[in-house]
Amino acid sequence: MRKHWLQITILAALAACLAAGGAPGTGSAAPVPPAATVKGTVKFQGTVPKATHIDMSADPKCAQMHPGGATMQDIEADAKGDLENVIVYVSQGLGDAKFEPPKEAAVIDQKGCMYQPHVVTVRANQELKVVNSDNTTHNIHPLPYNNRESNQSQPPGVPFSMTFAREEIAIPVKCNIHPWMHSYIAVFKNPYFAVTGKDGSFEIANLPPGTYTITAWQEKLGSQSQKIAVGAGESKTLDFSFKQ
Ligand SMILES: [Cu+2]
Repeated sequence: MRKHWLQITILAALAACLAAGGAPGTGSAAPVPPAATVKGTVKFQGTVPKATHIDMSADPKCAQMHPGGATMQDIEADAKGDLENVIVYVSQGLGDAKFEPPKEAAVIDQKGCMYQPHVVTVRANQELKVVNSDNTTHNIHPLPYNNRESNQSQPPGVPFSMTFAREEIAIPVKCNIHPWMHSYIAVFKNPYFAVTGKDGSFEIANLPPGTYTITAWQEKLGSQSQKIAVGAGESKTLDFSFKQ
């Protein structure tokens, strides 16, 4: 009888170990629960402010590329209030999970004397390739508080790379040559983030089931957070609304 109970105890312990994914590094193929998705939209509430005109006359090479003029990208929303370039990310709930950065580089381009994209996302220690597609010299100057500052001139057609070691949402970037040039580099330690498109929508996919704090960050309008619980295979909607 005693032996029988011992066998049950060992079997139960083995089952618990398998359910928990086995010992790390053993390569045991524990079943992965179906991933969850959080998606939604970010809106600007109220009358969308008129975009500020940029005067590029200080560099004729820049001005030539914008015969119709150019505008600031600090608040980009359409007539329906769909807010673009908002970073939506998991700010809490992942515990101590560690994630390897992707091998391929993220890219920020200087094109038409503007940064493209205006908000770029990168993982900690992922290569960020800096491209200058213009026929004029730029200077890329990130101003981080949690990463190393750099300040580098860039003649046309000579790409270089930079990396950021720590999470920081988000690092302001300026060009010391063209004072209107501003962008943001958001550095993440996990892959669960998105940037809203022109329609103000975002989707964070492949989330392990769990309870998370989701934060939406906009460069001028600040940040907002909401809690959400998602089960295995579940897709939930989360909307954000910003006002000035
Ligand atoms: Cu520049």
